[in-house]
Formats: sequence, structure tokens, C-alpha cells
Amino acid sequence: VEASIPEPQRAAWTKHEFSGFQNKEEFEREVVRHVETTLARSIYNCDESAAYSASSLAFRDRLVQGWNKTQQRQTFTDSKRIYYLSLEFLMGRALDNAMLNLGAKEVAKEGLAELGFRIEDIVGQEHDAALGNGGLGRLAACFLDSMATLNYPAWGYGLRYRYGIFKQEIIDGYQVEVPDYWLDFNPWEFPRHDVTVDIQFYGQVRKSQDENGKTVAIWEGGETVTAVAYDVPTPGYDTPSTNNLRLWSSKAASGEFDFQKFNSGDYESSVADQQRAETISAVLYPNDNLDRGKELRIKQQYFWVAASLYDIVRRFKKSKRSWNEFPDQVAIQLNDTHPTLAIVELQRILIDVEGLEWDEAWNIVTSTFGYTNHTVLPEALEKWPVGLIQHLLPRHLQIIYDINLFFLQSVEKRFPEDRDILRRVSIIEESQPKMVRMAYLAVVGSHKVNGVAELHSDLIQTTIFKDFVTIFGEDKFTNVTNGITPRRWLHQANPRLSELIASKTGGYEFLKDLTLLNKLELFVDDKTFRKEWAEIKFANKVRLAKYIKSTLNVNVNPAALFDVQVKRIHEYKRQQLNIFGVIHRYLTLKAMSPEERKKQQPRVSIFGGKAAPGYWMAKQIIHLINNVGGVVNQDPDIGDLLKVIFLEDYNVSKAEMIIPASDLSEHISTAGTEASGTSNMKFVLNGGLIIGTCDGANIEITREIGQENIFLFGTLSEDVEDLRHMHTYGEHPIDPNLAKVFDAIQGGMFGEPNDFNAMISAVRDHGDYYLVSDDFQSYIDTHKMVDTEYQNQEEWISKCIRSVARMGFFSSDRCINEYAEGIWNIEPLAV
Ligand code: RUG
Repeated sequence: VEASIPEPQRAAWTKHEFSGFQNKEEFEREVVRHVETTLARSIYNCDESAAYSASSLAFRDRLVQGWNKTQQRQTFTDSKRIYYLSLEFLMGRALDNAMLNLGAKEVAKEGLAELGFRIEDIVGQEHDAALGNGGLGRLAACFLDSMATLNYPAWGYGLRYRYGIFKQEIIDGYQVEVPDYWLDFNPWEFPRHDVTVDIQFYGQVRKSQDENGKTVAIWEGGETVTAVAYDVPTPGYDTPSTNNLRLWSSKAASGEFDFQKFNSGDYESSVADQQRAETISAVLYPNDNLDRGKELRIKQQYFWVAASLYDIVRRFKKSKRSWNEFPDQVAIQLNDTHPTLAIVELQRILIDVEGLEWDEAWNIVTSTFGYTNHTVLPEALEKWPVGLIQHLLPRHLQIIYDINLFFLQSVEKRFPEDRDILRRVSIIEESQPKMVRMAYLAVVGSHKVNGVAELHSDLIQTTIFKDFVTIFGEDKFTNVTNGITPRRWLHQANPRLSELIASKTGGYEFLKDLTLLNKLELFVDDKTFRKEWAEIKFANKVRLAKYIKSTLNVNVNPAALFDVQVKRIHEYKRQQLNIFGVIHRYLTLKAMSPEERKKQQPRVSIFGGKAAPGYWMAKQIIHLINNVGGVVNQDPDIGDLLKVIFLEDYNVSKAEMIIPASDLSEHISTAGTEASGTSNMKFVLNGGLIIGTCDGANIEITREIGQENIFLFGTLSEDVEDLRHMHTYGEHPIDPNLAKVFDAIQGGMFGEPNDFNAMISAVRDHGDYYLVSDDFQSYIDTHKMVDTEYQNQEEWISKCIRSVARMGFFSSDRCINEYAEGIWNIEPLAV
């Protein structure tokens, strides 16, 4: 149905257009109006939570204006759009971000003050939107910010989980998971009850003839679940562009609520159908870098990609263009293999619904998709049992088999001598049971495949996708090193540092062109500048120290060196190496005379991060950290020389407080395991130095900032395999200092020793897969260097300033421009 307002009536509409608020009075008026009307509260009943709600609604009104215009502009210009498919968007808080991106934070601050509130308290009321596990989901959120800021016509597509990543509580040193119900009040989404798609599961496929006598596949029967769209406006910085993030929520299809059953008194089972449908979008799987192969997970994946593709195809069809123009109008980026079924679904739509021939359809499909790989860890590479897909998506399995057949035929033709290659590259793994290799399907169905840092992109080409490089050629494979948005990770998280930088680089332009940071090099030797820089870092540390006191009741000295490792807990990220190093430090301090101790650099070791609920070893690591803290923090011999802190429930908003307060942060994965890492970039951008291995983006950070400004240690990725081989087949003596640490743990210094047997024997008896012992000595030596260098504060600060000045490369704006040019072939839209 044509729903647009006829031309003669449009003037009446435009005359009433809401013009936003330009000053604090107008902002106040909007807040008061929302408190009194939308929230139905009054001056006598307005707490911080109501003030937060009303402020958000006031800003939302402004966002919506830009959003409507952006959508209209995209439609009228009929420009090519990029669709970013990600099962995770770790957005964090929206109000602060909206205020800054719209350039109205000052207005809001003054307005709220007049109304009797402190802006920090109001912003702090917001519940994080935590629809992600870690780096992968936060990257997607940074990309949305950059795509809007750079005026690219872009849409994000994801799932609207009722429960985001669980809330972590620490009880008696153990992680306990609590559900995160975040939707109580969410002013940042718009339900679109009129935008729904029915998604089919199960059923069977039969062959039939169409009117031209052509054989066609008919997929019928099974069950239907409805996808409902929820739209989240995502504003760019200093631009009217506001893009859309569309999240799908599942509900029972209208026919599914079985009135027959209901009327016959079987109320329970009719409600059960409804609940089963809603389960699809109920919860985010809390695993990072791990594939668990659960049926509900693949249901989520198909539900989300099928709804998104229906939407994308519907929008394309409105333009009445021919199908071969599809890739000129549509680019779809697959964030990891999670959306790989989109490749199969588009092929199905083109051949089964639109009647295209296989080859023509397949050309369109492969020209449309790009695939980003984020890991080489074998346990994270998705595989699905053939039988499961057969049952759930019978037509898709047929198409996967056909894709594989045609692909293998072409390989066989080109490499007739190499019989083994077919087994190696087949999308179907001939195992028991047979499995669909999603990464291979993603490679075969995309025109570009990228890794997320140089080392990682090299590794995927020489290991997991080696044969595919031979088959498709090198040009199909590329690198786009990750980046972060400086708006959230500098301006929002560290406003005073952002202001200081602005005062030296000619205003806030650097937030749009991060390479302008290089102007800071001119001020490295400027004493006053260095002093201001140091004061800001100290203030950020004081704030964190207060938070530690208020949550853990531990006093930490803000003058001590703050050494931070915050990220998901994972053996490959090696928090165990860090805590073993901390224990070694403790033992060393204990063995010193009081005089010697006085000469040591005081430290606070800060940890934070969630363990996947089923990841037992990761939970043991958290337990050990807490137990070590329990002993060290009480020890009168040690005092301020060492404190060990585990911050509960690490998330985006906590990161915004922790990162600006770090002097040193740890990025110490076993070489070759961390694809990129992005918190390494955030820490350096906030004036902290890093200790790290030659892994992921650490390598490029070193190249940009200079190796004199980073503390690198440990095995190189090219040596890892040989070492592992030696551990398995040769001698593997444990590093003597590490052995002392193990003795202390097993002697009961940190509680029941048996609790930590598995952690120790992974290193001592089971091959030390993550090379903790091999890297231990160089790790503690490097920490000694850190201590020495930290004593010379003037030089330390100079290093920090120089590093920040050289971080321009790591903006997600650079990254998005590289995707746009090299993969999506898409231009920004003039505003
Ligand atoms: O572990 C990687 C990080 O190294 C990387 O920085 C981030 C964004 O590219 O993605 C993380 N990742 C990888 N999260 N999940 C996976 C595998 O599915």
C-alpha cells in the first residue's frame, strides 16, 4: 500500500517539523515535557532514573530527525548500501555518545545542572547494551560509529537478544553468572511491528515443474517463526548522518498460536509454542572464540540472516533494477562465519523464488559478499553436522551440496594431479558425523576474504586457507587491520585528555582525522604540557582508586604503577601468565629486607573479564587471581608495594573508566593466537604503555609508535610450532622461577592447592600448549624493565605522548575507508 502523504498536504507537515534544541533552555523544556507527559511524573517525583529517561527521550527526538533524513537521502539517491551482518553489537551506553556525536553535551550539562542533576550521575544511570562477548562485537559497534561519521549508506543487522552477555558476580572468589535483562526501559530502539518476516524451519523439499517445464524445488511444511524489526538509530559524529541498526526479535507466527488447542483446554501447549518461538532471540551465546555447535545457535543464525536478506532484497526490488545490478547496489559483509548461511539463502532466493539460473545467481552471490575472519583457533572455527542442517534447513543443505559439487569440479579440473586437494578443501568434512565447514563456505561464496591484522591475515593465508589461496589466487585475500572509534575511546572516555589534545592540535578536528595527533610530537619536550598530561592521568587513576575502594574496600595508592589486563578470560590470552608473574613478584618482595623493599616500584595489578560459563579452566584462573588478592592485599610486609584487584563484571562502560587510568596494560597472548586485539589500541590512545607479545595488532602498534615505546617479550609466532613439538616429544623442563611459583601455590599459600592443579599441570604435565613456561623468564625480565623505566616519570610521560601522537592509523575510520574502497566499492553520500 502506498503510504506517502500526497503532495498538496506535505506543506502542512513540514511546517510542524520539530527543530531540536539549540540551547539549554530548549533542552530543559524537552526534558520537563518528557518527564511530565511521556513518563507521567512530576517535579515531586523525579529521581535520577527519570531524569535519565527524559534526557534520553529528548536526545532520541533529535536523533530521529537526522535518521529520517538519512534514510530518505539514501532512498532518493538510490545509492549502493553496505549491510554489516553481525551476531554481536557491543554498543555500551548510548546517551553520552548521542550527546557528544550531536555536539550537545555542554548544553545538556548546563541544562541538567539547572534542573538539579549532575550529568555524570544521569549518564551513569544507563544500562549497557551488551549484545556481544568481546572484541568482535565491540568492533562492530566501532564500525557503525565510523560508517555514520563518514556518511556511508550503511545498515547493521543483528539479533535483539532479550538477555545480553550475563552479569558477572564474584562470590567467595568464584565467578557466578546472573542474567542481564536489559530491556526494562530502552528508549534507543523503535519497535517496527509493521516490519515482520516469516521464517521457515524444518519441513521437506519436493521437486516440481514450473509453467515452462523447468524443474523447481519446493520447500514446504515445517514451522514458521516471525521476525519483528527493532530499529536503533546510530548517529555519526559532527554530521547529520544517522544510520540504522536493525535488530530482529522472534515471536510466534500469527497462525502458530493454536486456537484449536487453546479452545480445547490445552492452554499450556499453545503457550509453549509461543515460548519456543521467542526462545530464538532470547539469549546471546556467551562464548568468545569457541564454537559449541548447539542447535538453537544455528537457528538463531538462520532466523537472523533470512530476515535480513528478505529486507535487503525487498529494498533492492523497489528500485526495479535487473538482478545483475544487485552487486552494484548491495554489499554484504559477513562478520565472522556466523552469518555464512546468508550466502546459501541468497542463492536460494535467486534460484527458487526469483527463477534465475544457477550460474547467474551464483555470480551475483559471490560478487555481493565479503567475509571477515577473526580467528585461526581451531576450537573457534564453526562446523555444523550435516544431519542437523538436513533436518532444520533441508533445501539449504541441497544448495550447499550443489555449491560444493560445482566448486570441487572446478578444482579437479585445475588440479587433476592432486587427488588429496578435494578432501582438504571440500565444504563437507567427511568425518563421523559429516560436518559443514562454515569458513570454507564463506570463502567460496565471497569475493574478498580479510583478516584483521597483518600477522593474522598472513597466517590465514598460510594455514587454514592455504589451499584456497592456490585455488582463487592471492587477490581474493586481503588485510584490514582493526581500528577503534576515537569518539568513544578518547573523547567520551577521557574528556580531559581529549580537551588537552584539542588545545594543541587546533581543535577537535583530530576526532575526524586521527592522524592529526602527530602534531603532539611538537610538545613532547614542553614541560607544562607534560605536567598537564600527567595530572590528567593521575586524576583518572584517582577515580579508579575510588571505585576500587567503593566496590572492593581495598585501598590502592594512585601513585603506584597501575598494571591492567582486562579482556575475556581465555588460556590463549594468558591471564595465568600474568597472575603467575604477580605471585613471583610477591615471593620476591617477601624475600627482601625492609630496606631493599623500599627501593621497589609500587604496583597495582588490575584484572577484569568474564569467563564463558562452561569454561572451567578460565574460571579457575579468576579464582586464583582473587585468592592471590586475598593474601597479598592483607600482607603488612607488602603494604602499597603490591595490590591485586579483580574488577567484577567488566563491560564497555567500565572499560571507559579503567582504560584511561592505566599506566601499563597487558596484551600477552601466545604468539599467533590473538587475531588482532583492539583494547591494545584503546590503552595506547589513552596515554598508557603496553607490555605485549609479537602478536596481532601489537606488531603494527610497535611499527607505528616505535619499539622504544613498547615492552615486547616472548616467543615469535614462527617458533611456536617447534616449541610445541618439543614439549610433546622432547624434554620440557619448567622455568625455575615458575617452578617456585607452582610450589607456593601447591604449598597452600593461596588457599586449597587442589583447586589449581589443572592450571599447573596444563603447563607442567600436558605440553604447555600456550608456552607459559617458555615465555616466563622474558616476561618477568621485561616487567623489571618497566619498573626501572617508570621511575623516570619525565621520560615515561614523553613516551606516552609520543605513542599517542603516532596512533592515527588505528582509527576505525581508516579501517572503514579501506573496506569501502577495497571490498565494498562504495562511496560516502554527500550531506
Ligand atoms: O579474538 C579476536 C580478536 O583478536 C579481534 O581483535 C576481534 C575483532 O576482530 O575478534 C576477536 N574474536 C574472534 N572474537 N571472536 C572470534 C572468533 O569467533
